[in-house]
Amino acid sequence: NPQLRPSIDWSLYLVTDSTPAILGDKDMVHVVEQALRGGVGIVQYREKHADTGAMIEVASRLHAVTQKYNVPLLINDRLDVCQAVGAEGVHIGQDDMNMVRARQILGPDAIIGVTASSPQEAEKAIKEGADYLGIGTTFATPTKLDTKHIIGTRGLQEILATCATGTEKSIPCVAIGSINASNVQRVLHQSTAGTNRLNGVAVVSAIMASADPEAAASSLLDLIKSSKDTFYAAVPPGKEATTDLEPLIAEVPAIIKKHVASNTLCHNMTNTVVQNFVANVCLATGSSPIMSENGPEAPDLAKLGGALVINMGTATPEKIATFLEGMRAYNAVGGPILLDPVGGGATAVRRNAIKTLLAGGFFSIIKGNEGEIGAVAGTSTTQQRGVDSGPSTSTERDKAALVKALARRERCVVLMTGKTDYLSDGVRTVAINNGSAFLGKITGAGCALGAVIASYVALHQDDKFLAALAGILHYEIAAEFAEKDASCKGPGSFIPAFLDALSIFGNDVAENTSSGRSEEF
Ligand code: 3NM
Ligand code: MG
Repeated sequence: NPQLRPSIDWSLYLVTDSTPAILGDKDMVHVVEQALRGGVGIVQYREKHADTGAMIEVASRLHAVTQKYNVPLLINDRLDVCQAVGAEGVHIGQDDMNMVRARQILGPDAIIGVTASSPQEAEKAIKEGADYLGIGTTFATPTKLDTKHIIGTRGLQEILATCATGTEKSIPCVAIGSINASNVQRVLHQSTAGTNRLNGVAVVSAIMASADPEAAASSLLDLIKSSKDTFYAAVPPGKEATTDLEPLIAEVPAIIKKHVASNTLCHNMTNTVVQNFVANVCLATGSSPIMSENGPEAPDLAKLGGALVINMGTATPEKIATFLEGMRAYNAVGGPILLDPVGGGATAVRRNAIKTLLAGGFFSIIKGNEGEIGAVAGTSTTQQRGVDSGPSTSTERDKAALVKALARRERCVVLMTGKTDYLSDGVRTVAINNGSAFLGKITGAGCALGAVIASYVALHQDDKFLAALAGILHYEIAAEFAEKDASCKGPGSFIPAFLDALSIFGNDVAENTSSGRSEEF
């Protein structure tokens, strides 16, 4: 049915499942019809356990319905069933019949889709004439327990980077695996590679398990079509990301001024060692701190327009569950979240926690020392001793490149702290040389910086990179004043001098921001 093909809307692709755990006692054909009414643009009948006769029976009922909505019906794996009912095509996995043989059997007009989990599989399928790719498994899913590769948004991005979606040579790509209303927009955002984007997403349980499949499909489709780029992007669409630092620095005083008077909520899920200091720093910079690790109250707090700081700390399973609850709450309302992967490279538990958190939601900013950022990037070679940064062998260029690559990969803002700080949104990368050595001699200095940046970003979502830069300069220039203050004799007396300086400098900012010493990378 070749005339169907140009008009296929790949945005929302439904894959069926008849297992009671998903379908319940609903009638599958009825569910599919409701989903079509909700806007599903293509349907795949996937049945792993039924007899051939029964499959043909169901497939022909499904085909009658999909034809009514002018939507193609594909059959998972079973070319015989496809031919028996005259369906529009098949979807084949890597363990099914090979693509070339399937094409010989079904002919040039059939729609043949292939599952790909890597750029190599994708390239091969495209070369062999696949009509589209199902890429994944994006996130672990109870719907398909035998899945071999969980590739995350990072894996999607790697595949899209090689597939040239959006060009004439390209074929449509849809992502699959645990995609639902809570993550679909960030999957679309984070999988994007340059101008290569997903054409849509494929779901099973998000629709098949819903009590109201029409509403489920229609709200998913709304989310897919209404991009929330203003929330996700480091720079809002339409605004130019200038790499020229001068005009950026010029905007900083106004942002600091705005912040000092803002009382922006800064919600911290952080470790007990630093809570008191972090809360005091928040107050001194003009934000309103709340230290709450109570997951169930996160949705209410998220509605107050502030930011969430996830300070990973010891990363026990209970803490991870709480973090995920907080992340869901803030992602749902488009409130920024800062991830501070404290001690991220130190142990296998913490490295796994980072993976779980990255898969569990979207962070607007990731902040850490060299070892921690290396752990998030998955490139860390130095074993961290404690939560302090280990010895570094990398050059300035290496660090700037790592921060930029991670910002690109996660499509967010990344900050690597150290004697020199590196900040990037994947387009703009700067090195910041402000601060005081005392910040390395007191506990919680990094955690407090994270809290400051988070509230700045909540206040100035229009340009999260610039907001983070303003927060860093507020914090580090105040540290310079504190260090020079006559009352500061060592790390102990530095603390009160620093809290004073955060407040005084913030109020006095217009004259003093010119002391920021930052260079472009
Ligand atoms: N194929 P849900 S994952 C059918 O990775 C299927 O190839 C996958 O179900 C793959 O939307 C999957 O309920 C199940 O997570 C997706
Ligand atoms: Mg298969």
